[in-house]
Amino acid sequence: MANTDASKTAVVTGASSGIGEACARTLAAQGFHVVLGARRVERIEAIAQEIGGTAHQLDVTDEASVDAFVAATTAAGPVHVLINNAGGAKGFAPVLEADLDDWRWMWETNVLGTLRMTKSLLPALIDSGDGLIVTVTSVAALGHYDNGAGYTSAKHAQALLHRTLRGELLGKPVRLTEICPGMVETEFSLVRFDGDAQRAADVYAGVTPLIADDIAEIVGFVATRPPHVNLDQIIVKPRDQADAGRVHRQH
Ligand code: 8X3
Repeated sequence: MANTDASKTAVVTGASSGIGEACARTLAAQGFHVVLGARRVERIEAIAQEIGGTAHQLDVTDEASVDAFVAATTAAGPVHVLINNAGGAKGFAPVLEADLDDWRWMWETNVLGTLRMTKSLLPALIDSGDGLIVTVTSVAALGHYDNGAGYTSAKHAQALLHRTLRGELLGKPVRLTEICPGMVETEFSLVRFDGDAQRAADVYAGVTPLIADDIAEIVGFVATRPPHVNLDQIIVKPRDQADAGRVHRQH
């Protein structure tokens, strides 16, 4: 699974923890030069140092931050891979009690964040002659569940943005892969429940969830296929999860 061309550069957003960090480590182990982006700059600097990558602060909700990140990255050479991983959920409320600020955060990070990064980096990905965009959506991009409309609607919108590119980029040297994970134990639930560790732990109680490395291994497989092989969409869930709202718990 090694990347034979060690000069290839891969950008990972949301690389300070969880799936993003795991993807950065996996891609670096495969020989990519990895550029890590996240708001928590000390964390990505430490990871970059360990894996021989580069860290640039990145807030995908801020156009100037995205532009500066992309300018610094493309100035260093061609870019072949973009992993759109930044995003997440905030809150768990019925529509009747929806928190508009939570919705705005989810749409800004998942949807407009993916748009900003993709739009800004796309010319470089095309110019590389062998580009790849992996967007980490969710099983929440495939269905809906009670109290989840802010997140499921944002994930649907992010996914549709990504899937639209598959047609718009036909004939261009860019592959597109959507990864739709189910439950992955990361900081995801801690962020969703505003730091409430007990509530976050309850999400995974009695279930063996996926871990970030499970997703990173798949991303690594995708990134090391030959240029003519496009894995369009990959849905990955724990064995105990049937869909976004339905899990089996061992008690
Ligand atoms: C999160 C997926 O199944 O935990 O993206 O709601 S799930």
